[in-house]
Amino acid sequence: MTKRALITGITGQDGSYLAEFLLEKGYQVHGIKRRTSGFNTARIDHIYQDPHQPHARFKLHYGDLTDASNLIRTLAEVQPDEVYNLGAQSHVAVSFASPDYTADVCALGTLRLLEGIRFLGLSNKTRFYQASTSELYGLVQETPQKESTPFYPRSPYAVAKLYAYWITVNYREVYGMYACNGVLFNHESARRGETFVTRKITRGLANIAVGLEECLYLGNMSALRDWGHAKDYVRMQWMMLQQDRPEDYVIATGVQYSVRDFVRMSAAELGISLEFKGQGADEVAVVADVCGNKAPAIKLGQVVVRVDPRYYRPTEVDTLLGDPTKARENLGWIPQITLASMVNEMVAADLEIARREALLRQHGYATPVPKEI
Ligand code: NDP
Ligand code: GDR
Repeated sequence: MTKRALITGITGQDGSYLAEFLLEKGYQVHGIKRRTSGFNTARIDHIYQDPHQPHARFKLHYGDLTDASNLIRTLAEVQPDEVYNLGAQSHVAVSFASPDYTADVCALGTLRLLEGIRFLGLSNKTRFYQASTSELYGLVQETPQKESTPFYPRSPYAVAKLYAYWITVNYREVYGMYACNGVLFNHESARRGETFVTRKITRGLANIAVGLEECLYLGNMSALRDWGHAKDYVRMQWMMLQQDRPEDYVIATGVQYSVRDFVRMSAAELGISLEFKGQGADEVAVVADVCGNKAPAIKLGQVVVRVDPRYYRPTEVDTLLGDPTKARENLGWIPQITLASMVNEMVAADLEIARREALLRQHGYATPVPKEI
Protein backbone atom coordinates (compact mmCIF):
# COMPACT_ATOMS: atom_id res chain seq x y z
CA MET A 1 0.00 0.00 0.00
CA THR A 2 1.24 3.48 -0.88
CA LYS A 3 1.71 5.52 2.28
CA ARG A 4 0.06 8.93 2.45
CA ALA A 5 1.74 11.91 4.09
CA LEU A 6 0.19 15.29 4.80
CA ILE A 7 2.63 18.19 5.19
CA THR A 8 1.70 21.61 6.56
CA GLY A 9 4.24 24.25 5.54
CA ILE A 10 5.01 22.39 2.30
CA THR A 11 5.90 25.64 0.53
CA GLY A 12 8.62 26.42 3.09
CA GLN A 13 12.26 25.35 3.21
CA ASP A 14 11.77 22.09 5.13
CA GLY A 15 8.44 21.26 3.52
CA SER A 16 9.99 21.33 0.07
CA TYR A 17 12.89 19.03 1.00
CA LEU A 18 10.60 16.68 2.93
CA ALA A 19 8.16 16.45 0.01
CA GLU A 20 11.05 15.53 -2.32
CA PHE A 21 12.31 12.97 0.17
CA LEU A 22 8.91 11.31 0.64
CA LEU A 23 8.16 11.23 -3.10
CA GLU A 24 11.47 9.42 -3.61
CA LYS A 25 10.38 6.91 -0.96
CA GLY A 26 7.20 6.21 -2.94
CA TYR A 27 4.76 8.15 -0.74
CA GLN A 28 1.66 9.94 -1.93
CA VAL A 29 2.38 13.47 -0.72
CA HIS A 30 -0.34 15.97 0.20
CA GLY A 31 0.52 19.51 1.18
CA ILE A 32 -1.42 22.39 2.65
CA LYS A 33 -0.69 25.73 1.04
CA ARG A 34 -2.03 29.12 1.98
CA ARG A 35 -4.02 31.24 -0.36
CA THR A 36 -1.88 34.26 -1.19
CA SER A 37 -2.34 37.03 -3.73
CA GLY A 38 0.68 35.80 -5.68
CA PHE A 39 2.32 32.43 -6.30
CA ASN A 40 4.02 30.98 -3.20
CA THR A 41 5.14 27.62 -4.59
CA ALA A 42 8.60 28.47 -5.96
CA ARG A 43 10.29 25.88 -3.71
CA ILE A 44 8.05 23.03 -4.89
CA ASP A 45 7.32 23.91 -8.51
CA HIS A 46 9.91 21.36 -9.68
CA ILE A 47 8.00 18.47 -8.05
CA TYR A 48 4.51 19.60 -9.01
CA GLN A 49 2.46 16.91 -10.76
CA ASP A 50 -0.55 17.60 -12.92
CA PRO A 51 -3.54 16.34 -10.89
CA HIS A 52 -5.15 15.18 -14.16
CA GLN A 53 -2.47 12.49 -14.44
CA PRO A 54 -4.04 9.24 -13.23
CA HIS A 55 -1.09 8.29 -11.02
CA ALA A 56 -0.17 11.70 -9.62
CA ARG A 57 1.37 11.29 -6.17
CA PHE A 58 1.60 14.97 -5.27
CA LYS A 59 -1.39 17.08 -4.35
CA LEU A 60 -1.81 20.53 -2.87
CA HIS A 61 -4.82 21.59 -0.79
CA TYR A 62 -5.68 25.17 0.09
CA GLY A 63 -5.74 25.65 3.82
CA ASP A 64 -4.47 27.44 6.86
CA LEU A 65 -3.44 26.41 10.35
CA THR A 66 -5.80 29.04 11.75
CA ASP A 67 -8.80 27.32 10.11
CA ALA A 68 -9.96 24.26 12.06
CA SER A 69 -12.78 23.23 9.74
CA ASN A 70 -10.44 23.32 6.76
CA LEU A 71 -7.87 21.16 8.58
CA ILE A 72 -10.50 18.61 9.59
CA ARG A 73 -11.84 18.40 6.05
CA THR A 74 -8.35 17.94 4.64
CA LEU A 75 -7.46 15.26 7.20
CA ALA A 76 -10.74 13.46 6.45
CA GLU A 77 -10.11 13.56 2.71
CA VAL A 78 -6.44 12.52 2.83
CA GLN A 79 -6.64 9.97 5.69
CA PRO A 80 -2.89 10.35 6.16
CA ASP A 81 -0.58 7.72 7.61
CA GLU A 82 1.80 10.49 8.63
CA VAL A 83 1.26 14.20 9.34
CA TYR A 84 4.26 16.53 9.41
CA ASN A 85 3.33 19.83 11.05
CA LEU A 86 5.95 22.18 9.63
CA GLY A 87 3.68 25.19 9.03
CA ALA A 88 4.52 28.21 11.19
CA GLN A 89 5.07 31.92 11.40
CA SER A 90 8.66 30.88 11.87
CA HIS A 91 10.52 34.20 12.19
CA VAL A 92 11.55 34.94 15.77
CA ALA A 93 11.92 38.72 15.29
CA VAL A 94 8.57 38.99 13.48
CA SER A 95 6.87 37.18 16.38
CA PHE A 96 7.47 40.25 18.56
CA ALA A 97 5.53 42.30 15.99
CA SER A 98 2.77 39.69 15.47
CA PRO A 99 2.53 37.76 18.75
CA ASP A 100 -1.18 36.98 18.52
CA TYR A 101 -0.99 35.59 14.97
CA THR A 102 2.19 33.65 15.81
CA ALA A 103 0.45 32.01 18.76
CA ASP A 104 -2.62 31.22 16.68
CA VAL A 105 -0.60 29.48 13.95
CA CYS A 106 2.19 27.86 15.95
CA ALA A 107 0.38 26.93 19.17
CA LEU A 108 -3.32 26.57 18.35
CA GLY A 109 -2.58 25.36 14.82
CA THR A 110 -0.87 22.33 16.34
CA LEU A 111 -3.80 21.71 18.67
CA ARG A 112 -6.24 21.95 15.76
CA LEU A 113 -4.38 19.26 13.84
CA LEU A 114 -4.06 16.91 16.82
CA GLU A 115 -7.70 17.39 17.73
CA GLY A 116 -8.70 16.83 14.12
CA ILE A 117 -6.84 13.51 14.06
CA ARG A 118 -8.51 12.47 17.31
CA PHE A 119 -11.99 13.69 16.31
CA LEU A 120 -11.86 11.78 13.02
CA GLY A 121 -10.90 8.55 14.78
CA LEU A 122 -7.46 8.51 13.16
CA SER A 123 -5.52 8.33 16.46
CA ASN A 124 -4.45 4.73 15.87
CA LYS A 125 -3.60 5.21 12.20
CA THR A 126 -2.00 8.64 11.83
CA ARG A 127 1.50 9.36 13.11
CA PHE A 128 2.23 13.00 13.95
CA TYR A 129 5.48 14.94 13.73
CA GLN A 130 5.72 18.34 15.41
CA ALA A 131 8.39 20.82 14.27
CA SER A 132 9.71 21.85 17.66
CA THR A 133 12.70 24.09 18.04
CA SER A 134 15.91 24.85 19.90
CA GLU A 135 14.34 28.27 20.58
CA LEU A 136 12.55 26.45 23.44
CA TYR A 137 15.87 26.52 25.33
CA GLY A 138 16.13 30.31 24.90
CA LEU A 139 17.98 31.49 27.98
CA VAL A 140 19.95 28.29 28.18
CA GLN A 141 19.99 26.36 31.44
CA GLU A 142 22.62 23.81 30.39
CA THR A 143 25.18 23.42 27.57
CA PRO A 144 24.99 21.54 25.28
CA GLN A 145 21.21 21.28 25.19
CA LYS A 146 19.68 17.80 25.10
CA GLU A 147 16.22 16.24 25.45
CA SER A 148 16.21 16.69 29.26
CA THR A 149 17.43 20.31 29.31
CA PRO A 150 14.81 22.64 30.86
CA PHE A 151 13.10 25.13 28.53
CA TYR A 152 13.18 28.92 28.92
CA PRO A 153 11.58 30.49 25.81
CA ARG A 154 12.52 34.09 24.99
CA SER A 155 10.08 35.21 22.28
CA PRO A 156 6.38 34.97 21.42
CA TYR A 157 7.43 32.43 18.75
CA ALA A 158 9.26 30.26 21.27
CA VAL A 159 6.42 30.49 23.81
CA ALA A 160 3.92 29.43 21.13
CA LYS A 161 6.17 26.52 20.17
CA LEU A 162 6.38 25.57 23.86
CA TYR A 163 2.60 25.09 23.87
CA ALA A 164 2.86 23.05 20.67
CA TYR A 165 5.58 20.89 22.20
CA TRP A 166 3.55 20.07 25.31
CA ILE A 167 0.21 19.58 23.55
CA THR A 168 1.97 17.02 21.34
CA VAL A 169 3.29 15.22 24.43
CA ASN A 170 -0.14 15.48 26.03
CA TYR A 171 -2.00 13.90 23.09
CA ARG A 172 0.55 11.09 23.09
CA GLU A 173 -0.02 10.46 26.79
CA VAL A 174 -3.80 10.94 26.91
CA TYR A 175 -4.88 9.32 23.65
CA GLY A 176 -1.94 7.01 22.99
CA MET A 177 -1.27 8.77 19.71
CA TYR A 178 2.01 8.24 17.88
CA ALA A 179 3.01 11.90 18.21
CA CYS A 180 6.51 13.24 18.64
CA ASN A 181 8.60 16.36 18.74
CA GLY A 182 11.75 16.93 16.76
CA VAL A 183 13.60 19.63 18.68
CA LEU A 184 15.55 20.94 15.73
CA PHE A 185 18.42 23.38 15.92
CA ASN A 186 18.87 25.92 13.10
CA HIS A 187 19.10 24.38 9.67
CA GLU A 188 19.68 26.19 6.44
CA SER A 189 20.11 25.71 2.69
CA ALA A 190 19.94 27.62 -0.55
CA ARG A 191 16.14 27.48 -0.05
CA ARG A 192 16.30 29.24 3.32
CA GLY A 193 14.01 32.27 3.62
CA GLU A 194 15.87 35.47 2.70
CA THR A 195 15.26 37.13 6.08
CA PHE A 196 16.99 34.51 8.23
CA VAL A 197 20.53 35.49 9.04
CA THR A 198 22.47 32.88 7.03
CA ARG A 199 20.61 33.50 3.79
CA LYS A 200 20.62 37.23 4.42
CA ILE A 201 24.41 37.02 4.63
CA THR A 202 25.00 34.83 1.55
CA ARG A 203 22.51 36.82 -0.52
CA GLY A 204 23.82 40.18 0.72
CA LEU A 205 27.49 39.37 0.11
CA ALA A 206 26.74 37.90 -3.33
CA ASN A 207 24.88 41.09 -4.24
CA ILE A 208 27.81 43.20 -3.04
CA ALA A 209 30.26 41.02 -4.96
CA VAL A 210 28.62 41.87 -8.28
CA GLY A 211 27.82 45.48 -7.44
CA LEU A 212 24.08 45.27 -6.79
CA GLU A 213 24.50 46.53 -3.21
CA GLU A 214 27.24 48.23 -1.24
CA CYS A 215 26.78 47.14 2.34
CA LEU A 216 24.96 44.51 4.38
CA TYR A 217 23.32 45.51 7.68
CA LEU A 218 23.08 42.93 10.46
CA GLY A 219 22.07 42.81 14.12
CA ASN A 220 23.86 40.84 16.82
CA MET A 221 26.96 39.37 15.17
CA SER A 222 28.07 37.62 18.36
CA ALA A 223 25.03 35.33 18.52
CA LEU A 224 26.09 31.67 18.50
CA ARG A 225 24.17 28.98 16.66
CA ASP A 226 24.43 25.28 15.83
CA TRP A 227 23.77 25.29 12.06
CA GLY A 228 23.01 22.16 10.03
CA HIS A 229 21.66 21.48 6.55
CA ALA A 230 17.88 21.17 6.05
CA LYS A 231 18.27 18.04 3.90
CA ASP A 232 19.85 16.14 6.78
CA TYR A 233 17.16 17.35 9.15
CA VAL A 234 14.11 16.33 7.07
CA ARG A 235 15.53 12.81 6.80
CA MET A 236 15.48 12.72 10.56
CA GLN A 237 11.87 13.96 10.66
CA TRP A 238 10.85 10.89 8.67
CA MET A 239 13.05 8.54 10.73
CA MET A 240 11.31 9.70 13.90
CA LEU A 241 7.96 8.45 12.57
CA GLN A 242 9.31 5.00 11.60
CA GLN A 243 10.13 3.78 15.13
CA ASP A 244 8.22 1.31 17.30
CA ARG A 245 7.53 3.95 19.96
CA PRO A 246 7.06 7.70 19.59
CA GLU A 247 9.81 9.72 21.26
CA ASP A 248 11.15 13.28 21.20
CA TYR A 249 14.60 13.95 19.76
CA VAL A 250 17.11 16.79 19.65
CA ILE A 251 18.52 17.24 16.15
CA ALA A 252 21.72 19.25 15.91
CA THR A 253 25.29 19.03 14.68
CA GLY A 254 26.97 19.57 18.07
CA VAL A 255 29.15 22.36 16.66
CA GLN A 256 28.65 26.07 17.22
CA TYR A 257 29.64 29.19 15.28
CA SER A 258 28.89 32.91 15.59
CA VAL A 259 27.05 35.04 13.05
CA ARG A 260 30.42 36.76 12.53
CA ASP A 261 32.00 33.36 11.68
CA PHE A 262 29.26 32.77 9.13
CA VAL A 263 29.96 36.16 7.54
CA ARG A 264 33.68 35.35 7.41
CA MET A 265 33.11 31.92 5.83
CA SER A 266 30.66 33.26 3.25
CA ALA A 267 33.03 36.07 2.28
CA ALA A 268 35.89 33.55 1.92
CA GLU A 269 33.75 31.62 -0.60
CA LEU A 270 33.78 34.78 -2.70
CA GLY A 271 37.55 35.15 -2.35
CA ILE A 272 37.24 37.98 0.16
CA SER A 273 39.15 38.20 3.45
CA LEU A 274 37.48 40.37 6.06
CA GLU A 275 38.81 42.22 9.03
CA PHE A 276 36.33 42.94 11.83
CA LYS A 277 36.81 46.26 13.61
CA GLY A 278 35.00 47.96 16.48
CA GLN A 279 32.49 46.48 18.87
CA GLY A 280 28.75 46.24 19.42
CA ALA A 281 26.75 48.67 17.28
CA ASP A 282 30.03 50.15 15.93
CA GLU A 283 31.38 46.88 14.57
CA VAL A 284 32.16 46.77 10.84
CA ALA A 285 33.67 44.22 8.45
CA VAL A 286 36.29 45.66 6.12
CA VAL A 287 37.73 44.01 2.99
CA ALA A 288 41.38 43.16 3.75
CA ASP A 289 42.13 41.07 0.66
CA VAL A 290 40.41 39.87 -2.54
CA CYS A 291 41.47 36.99 -4.73
CA GLY A 292 39.90 35.24 -7.73
CA ASN A 293 37.21 36.71 -9.97
CA LYS A 294 34.03 36.02 -8.04
CA ALA A 295 33.73 39.52 -6.57
CA PRO A 296 34.57 42.00 -9.35
CA ALA A 297 32.79 44.92 -7.66
CA ILE A 298 34.61 44.63 -4.32
CA LYS A 299 37.34 47.13 -3.40
CA LEU A 300 40.07 46.81 -0.81
CA GLY A 301 39.10 48.71 2.33
CA GLN A 302 35.38 48.63 1.48
CA VAL A 303 33.07 48.31 4.50
CA VAL A 304 30.80 45.44 3.49
CA VAL A 305 29.02 44.77 6.80
CA ARG A 306 27.73 47.24 9.38
CA VAL A 307 25.58 46.73 12.46
CA ASP A 308 22.10 48.19 12.50
CA PRO A 309 20.58 47.96 16.00
CA ARG A 310 17.14 47.73 14.40
CA TYR A 311 17.94 44.05 13.94
CA TYR A 312 18.60 43.51 17.65
CA ARG A 313 15.88 41.50 19.36
CA PRO A 314 14.06 42.69 22.50
CA THR A 315 15.19 39.46 24.18
CA GLU A 316 18.00 37.67 22.39
CA VAL A 317 18.92 34.00 22.42
CA ASP A 318 22.68 34.44 22.70
CA THR A 319 23.86 30.88 22.37
CA LEU A 320 22.52 27.51 21.24
CA LEU A 321 24.42 24.25 20.97
CA GLY A 322 22.70 20.89 20.62
CA ASP A 323 23.67 17.42 21.76
CA PRO A 324 22.34 14.92 19.18
CA THR A 325 23.61 11.82 21.03
CA LYS A 326 20.15 10.25 21.43
CA ALA A 327 19.40 10.58 17.71
CA ARG A 328 22.76 9.07 16.83
CA GLU A 329 22.52 6.17 19.29
CA ASN A 330 18.82 5.24 18.85
CA LEU A 331 18.33 6.02 15.18
CA GLY A 332 21.82 6.04 13.72
CA TRP A 333 21.30 9.59 12.49
CA ILE A 334 24.50 11.42 11.57
CA PRO A 335 24.41 14.65 9.58
CA GLN A 336 26.13 14.24 6.19
CA ILE A 337 26.53 17.85 5.07
CA THR A 338 29.20 19.98 6.75
CA LEU A 339 28.81 23.67 7.45
CA ALA A 340 31.61 24.39 4.95
CA SER A 341 29.82 22.62 2.10
CA MET A 342 26.53 24.24 3.05
CA VAL A 343 28.09 27.70 2.95
CA ASN A 344 29.62 26.79 -0.41
CA GLU A 345 26.21 25.71 -1.75
CA MET A 346 24.41 28.80 -0.43
CA VAL A 347 26.98 31.28 -1.72
CA ALA A 348 27.14 29.60 -5.13
CA ALA A 349 23.34 29.70 -5.48
CA ASP A 350 23.09 33.33 -4.40
CA LEU A 351 25.98 34.36 -6.62
CA GLU A 352 24.19 32.87 -9.60
CA ILE A 353 21.00 34.76 -8.75
CA ALA A 354 22.98 37.99 -8.28
CA ARG A 355 24.85 37.58 -11.58
CA ARG A 356 21.58 37.00 -13.43
CA GLU A 357 20.04 40.09 -11.81
CA ALA A 358 23.12 42.17 -12.66
CA LEU A 359 22.92 41.07 -16.28
CA LEU A 360 19.22 41.92 -16.49
CA ARG A 361 19.86 45.37 -15.01
CA GLN A 362 22.80 45.97 -17.33
CA HIS A 363 20.58 45.33 -20.36
CA GLY A 364 17.66 47.35 -19.01
CA TYR A 365 15.38 44.39 -18.23
CA ALA A 366 15.33 44.97 -14.47
CA THR A 367 15.47 47.92 -12.12
CA PRO A 368 16.67 47.93 -8.51
CA VAL A 369 13.85 47.12 -6.09
CA PRO A 370 14.96 47.93 -2.53
CA LYS A 371 13.72 45.32 -0.08
CA GLU A 372 13.58 45.65 3.69
CA ILE A 373 14.86 42.37 5.14
P1 NDP B 1 9.62 28.43 6.60
O1 NDP B 1 9.35 29.75 7.21
O2 NDP B 1 10.53 28.31 5.44
O3 NDP B 1 8.21 27.77 6.16
C1 NDP B 1 7.06 27.94 6.93
C2 NDP B 1 5.90 27.32 6.20
O4 NDP B 1 4.71 27.50 6.98
C3 NDP B 1 5.62 27.94 4.83
O5 NDP B 1 5.17 26.92 3.96
C4 NDP B 1 4.49 28.89 5.14
O6 NDP B 1 3.69 29.19 4.01
C5 NDP B 1 3.71 28.06 6.13
N1 NDP B 1 2.76 28.84 6.93
C6 NDP B 1 2.95 30.03 7.51
N2 NDP B 1 1.82 30.44 8.12
C7 NDP B 1 0.90 29.48 7.89
C8 NDP B 1 -0.47 29.34 8.23
N3 NDP B 1 -1.13 30.28 8.92
N4 NDP B 1 -1.12 28.23 7.83
C9 NDP B 1 -0.48 27.27 7.11
N5 NDP B 1 0.81 27.36 6.73
C10 NDP B 1 1.49 28.45 7.14
O7 NDP B 1 10.10 27.47 7.80
P2 NDP B 1 11.13 26.24 7.76
O8 NDP B 1 10.81 25.39 6.61
O9 NDP B 1 12.49 26.76 7.97
O10 NDP B 1 10.72 25.50 9.12
C11 NDP B 1 9.72 24.49 9.13
C12 NDP B 1 9.21 24.35 10.56
O11 NDP B 1 10.25 23.99 11.42
C13 NDP B 1 8.58 25.59 11.14
O12 NDP B 1 7.52 25.18 11.97
C14 NDP B 1 9.68 26.19 11.98
O13 NDP B 1 9.14 26.95 13.04
C15 NDP B 1 10.36 24.94 12.48
N6 NDP B 1 11.78 25.02 12.78
C16 NDP B 1 12.64 25.48 11.83
C17 NDP B 1 13.98 25.50 12.06
C18 NDP B 1 14.97 25.99 11.03
O14 NDP B 1 16.11 26.26 11.41
N7 NDP B 1 14.59 26.09 9.76
C19 NDP B 1 14.53 25.00 13.34
C20 NDP B 1 13.53 24.52 14.25
C21 NDP B 1 12.22 24.53 13.97
P3 NDP B 1 4.11 30.37 2.97
O15 NDP B 1 5.13 29.76 2.05
O16 NDP B 1 2.83 30.69 2.31
O17 NDP B 1 4.67 31.49 3.79
P1 GDR C 1 16.69 32.17 14.68
O1 GDR C 1 17.28 32.43 13.22
O2 GDR C 1 16.15 33.37 15.33
O3 GDR C 1 17.73 31.38 15.42
O4 GDR C 1 15.43 31.24 14.33
P2 GDR C 1 17.79 33.77 12.52
O5 GDR C 1 18.58 33.32 11.38
O6 GDR C 1 16.66 34.71 12.28
O7 GDR C 1 18.73 34.42 13.64
C1 GDR C 1 19.87 33.76 14.14
C2 GDR C 1 20.68 34.72 14.99
O8 GDR C 1 21.26 35.71 14.14
C3 GDR C 1 21.09 36.98 14.76
N1 GDR C 1 21.11 38.03 13.75
C4 GDR C 1 20.18 38.23 12.80
N2 GDR C 1 19.06 37.53 12.48
C5 GDR C 1 18.33 37.96 11.42
N3 GDR C 1 17.25 37.27 11.05
N4 GDR C 1 18.67 39.08 10.70
C6 GDR C 1 19.77 39.82 11.00
O9 GDR C 1 20.06 40.82 10.37
C7 GDR C 1 20.58 39.36 12.09
N5 GDR C 1 21.73 39.79 12.64
C8 GDR C 1 22.04 38.98 13.63
C9 GDR C 1 19.77 36.86 15.50
O10 GDR C 1 19.65 37.89 16.48
C10 GDR C 1 19.88 35.45 16.05
O11 GDR C 1 20.59 35.47 17.26
C11 GDR C 1 15.51 30.21 13.36
C12 GDR C 1 14.12 30.04 12.75
O12 GDR C 1 14.21 29.16 11.65
C13 GDR C 1 13.15 29.48 13.76
O13 GDR C 1 11.92 29.17 13.13
C14 GDR C 1 13.75 28.21 14.38
O14 GDR C 1 12.87 27.72 15.37
C15 GDR C 1 15.11 28.51 14.98
O15 GDR C 1 15.95 29.01 13.94
C16 GDR C 1 15.76 27.26 15.55
